[in-house]
Amino acid sequence: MKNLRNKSIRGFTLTEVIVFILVAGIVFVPLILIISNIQHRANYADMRTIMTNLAMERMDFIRSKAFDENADAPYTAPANLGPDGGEFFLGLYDDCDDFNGLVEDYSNYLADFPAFTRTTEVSYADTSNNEIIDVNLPTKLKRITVTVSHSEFPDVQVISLMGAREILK
Ligand SMILES: [Ca+2]
Ligand SMILES: [Ca+2]
Repeated sequence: MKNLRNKSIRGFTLTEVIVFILVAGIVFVPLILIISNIQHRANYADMRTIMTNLAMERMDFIRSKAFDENADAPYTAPANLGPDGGEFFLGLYDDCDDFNGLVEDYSNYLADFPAFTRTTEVSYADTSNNEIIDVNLPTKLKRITVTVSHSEFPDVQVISLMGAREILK
């Protein structure tokens, strides 16, 4: 009777504890890694959606503007792509290349999205060889590139071509 009582309250042996720790490690560590990986992918998907929306928002706004400061050729010299005289802030931009070199972050137009930086580049493009290349002379086509960056996720980039009114006739 005494022996039985002693047996029922005995603790775990060192071997049993070590075996338990080993089994727990084999089972739980991969499980935690899988859960954390799923969580990271969900965050990445959410983040990509936000970044794409931020890029598209800027692109849509730029595409609502004119092709160039000049209504017809000759268009702005490549070196002068950017805001024109008196266009000191975004509300005054009236053609697509005014946004060239625009960097937006928490300090200006992205105050509501402090983790992101949005950069816009506009250049003249040429597609005559069935490929889009940047050229350093005025053409009737501009390539607009909007890039949204975040310190922990890959950049999201949206590219669009905008044509002069004369090639759209
Ligand atoms: Ca302008
Ligand atoms: Ca301009």
